[in-house]
Amino acid sequence: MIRIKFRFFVLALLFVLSSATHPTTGSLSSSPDQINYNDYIEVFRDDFNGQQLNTSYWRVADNYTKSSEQTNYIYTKDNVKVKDGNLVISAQRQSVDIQGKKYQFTGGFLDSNSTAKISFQFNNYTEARIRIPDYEDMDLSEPGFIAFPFNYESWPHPTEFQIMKYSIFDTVNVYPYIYKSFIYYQWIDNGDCRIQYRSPNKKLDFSQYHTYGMLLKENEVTYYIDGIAYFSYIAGDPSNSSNIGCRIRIPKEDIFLGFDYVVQSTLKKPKEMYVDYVRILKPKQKQ
Ligand SMILES: *[C@@H]1O[C@H](CO)[C@@H](O)[C@H](O)[C@H]1NC(C)=O
Ligand SMILES: *[C@@H]1O[C@H](CO)[C@@H](O)[C@H](O)[C@H]1NC(C)=O
Ligand SMILES: *[C@@H]1O[C@H](CO)[C@@H](O)[C@H](O)[C@H]1NC(C)=O
Ligand SMILES: *[C@@H]1O[C@H](CO)[C@@H](O)[C@H](O)[C@H]1NC(C)=O
Ligand SMILES: CC(=O)N[C@H]1CO[C@H](CO)[C@@H](O)[C@@H]1O
Repeated sequence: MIRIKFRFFVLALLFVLSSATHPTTGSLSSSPDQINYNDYIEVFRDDFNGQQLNTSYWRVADNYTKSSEQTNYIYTKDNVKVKDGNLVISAQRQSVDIQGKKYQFTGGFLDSNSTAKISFQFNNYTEARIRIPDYEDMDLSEPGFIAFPFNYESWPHPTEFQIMKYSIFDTVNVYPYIYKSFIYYQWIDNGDCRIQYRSPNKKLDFSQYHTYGMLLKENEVTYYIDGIAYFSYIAGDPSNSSNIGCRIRIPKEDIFLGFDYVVQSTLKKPKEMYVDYVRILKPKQKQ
């Protein structure tokens, strides 16, 4: 009797140890609660220690508006620099006249769809070590670390993985600093069903560097802050947007990385996001 109970206990313990406990879109996650870096080998890294950005890795937006929603600001290459071992992406309040159009603000945008085509696949893990500006009431914008598949057309049609998105408002908790991750997509074969799922907001001390990571699997994507799982999106789970019938899907394509500084009209003083490094890891053993 005692022996049976003990076996049960051991089994239960093993189950607890092997199952993930971090929040998900509903189903159980198969990704670890904490990244074990010893399980991985680094396959790409940019420390931004050179005099300038390596343009075989990075493609910098030069007088570019990403979507039709983007009316008050434009991405210019002045807002992407390398400084003191960091990639620095900025946002500024400045009137510019570009190709006959006037904008009140400028921001920075870059992605890895350059000549080296740095991308990652299922079971790779990517992370960037990032610091963003101190909070100032009513003087905010939205820096981000993003990833998107090769078939990217224009927003809002493709998938977008928001690995780190800093947002200005959390009306429920009144947090001045908010972290969230989300995936967003609209597939042609899903009709006009816009799929969106946002993680709950989280408060962090953004004035410190943190690593923001993503582990991509065939059936789920998990976001990590400082190596700790924050939220998993499991394929097949329903979206938490108001559209019924949409389920989370993970694109089966190579994924590019990018950084952006989305400008809100609340921006007053110039803002800078610092990226110490970005890297891609692959598992030591096939998973
Ligand atoms: C940029 O990266 C490529 C590929 O690793 C490398 O061959 C090249 O030397 C780098 N360029 C600079 C300026 O560091
Ligand atoms: C971007 O706009 C600036 C200001 O109008 C101009 O000097 C520059 O040549 C433009 N760059 C490109 C690639 O069009
Ligand atoms: C990547 O660059 C190629 C060549 O410029 C382009 O055709 C493709 O649309 C780009 N993909 C993304 C995701 O931006
Ligand atoms: C669902 O989405 C909303 C925003 O659309 C968000 O505020 C909320 O936290 C999400 N719920 C969960 C459980 O992630
Ligand atoms: C950059 C990159 O894609 N790295 C690796 C991702 O993982 C696969 C195997 O899982 C490797 O073959 C890639 O080199």
